[in-house]
Amino acid sequence: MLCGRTNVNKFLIEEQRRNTALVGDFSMLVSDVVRSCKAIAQGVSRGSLAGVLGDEGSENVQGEAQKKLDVLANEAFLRHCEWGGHLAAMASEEMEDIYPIGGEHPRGKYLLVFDPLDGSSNIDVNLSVGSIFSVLRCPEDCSAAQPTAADFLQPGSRQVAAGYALYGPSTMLVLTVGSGVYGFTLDRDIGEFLLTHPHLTISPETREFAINASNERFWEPPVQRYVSECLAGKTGVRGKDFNMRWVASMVAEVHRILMRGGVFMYPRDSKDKSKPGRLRLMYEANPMAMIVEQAGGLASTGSERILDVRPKGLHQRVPVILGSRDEVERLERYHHEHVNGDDQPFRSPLFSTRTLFRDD
Ligand code: AFP
Repeated sequence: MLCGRTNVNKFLIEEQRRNTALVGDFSMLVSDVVRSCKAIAQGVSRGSLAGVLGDEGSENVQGEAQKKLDVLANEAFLRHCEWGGHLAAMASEEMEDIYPIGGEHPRGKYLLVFDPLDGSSNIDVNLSVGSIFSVLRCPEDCSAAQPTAADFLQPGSRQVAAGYALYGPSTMLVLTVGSGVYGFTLDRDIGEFLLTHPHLTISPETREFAINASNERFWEPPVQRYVSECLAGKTGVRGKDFNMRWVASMVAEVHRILMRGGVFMYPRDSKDKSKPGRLRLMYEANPMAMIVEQAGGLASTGSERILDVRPKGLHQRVPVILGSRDEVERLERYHHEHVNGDDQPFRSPLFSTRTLFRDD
């Protein structure tokens, strides 16, 4: 049948008709983002054949070594999204400052924040990576005057849209514009993202958790308590066994949770006291939190809703606990009990010497 499935452009236009808050050229802006992801998908899928693997030989603003594909993915977003007249400015994990639109390109009403290639430490070993993006409205004056970094510092609850592309066995785009979460799969024969997963929702219960266990000794006690109980399985207070996953690519972890439930944790840890966690608020935590909440899950720092965090800087980091509602609520309860000193039983010596890996 030639008409087939809805593609992402048709979906966006229909959403804009339904949602009067999506003013102006919103659907065309997201279409430009989608085109960026298609270009990145092409580069990722060709890997060594395109000579795009390996290090760029530079560092990003985070002091992290940049992969060649980090730089190319960042360029793809800038080139595809700067000319359409929908944006006042962009911000990226790969750029210290904002990227104002001006000069030859008309300025628009929206701001775009993105992590152009998330999980890039996986790219050279051919594991799943992704792109994460977030759309904010430009504050009243910023589309007229020169936008500043301060215009971006809006809580995640003000996002107009959020999404990610997952460059995995199949290339998928997952998107929310505030009315549920929708998944599209790239049909490379026609170069279109086709609607394959309407109304994605996260099951409130799960038996699967994701955390980088090598950091256990640095975690805060509530997280040590939670993971310790998961490991105790049906012999412990949870009365059921758990499974653990860690892909080291947030996009892949969140996608798995959307598809089959789970809880993802990159908590505050004591490894580097200057960093309250590894993940960045504006272009990792906030867009993923909007997606997870729109799918019926929860996203928390442990002590507050991620979408309520008031940003202080473009590259600010936050602790991230997100996924199945029942598990995130339990982790929040453990954080509250710890703050109130009500988790005494867990503070007993029995637990304090407990580690993930028995040394006997
Ligand atoms: P990279 O983009 O530098 O690979 O970092 C990916 C990430 O920000 C996120 O996608 C992962 O969940 C997390 O870092 C993995 O962190 P660890 O390497 O410490 O496990």
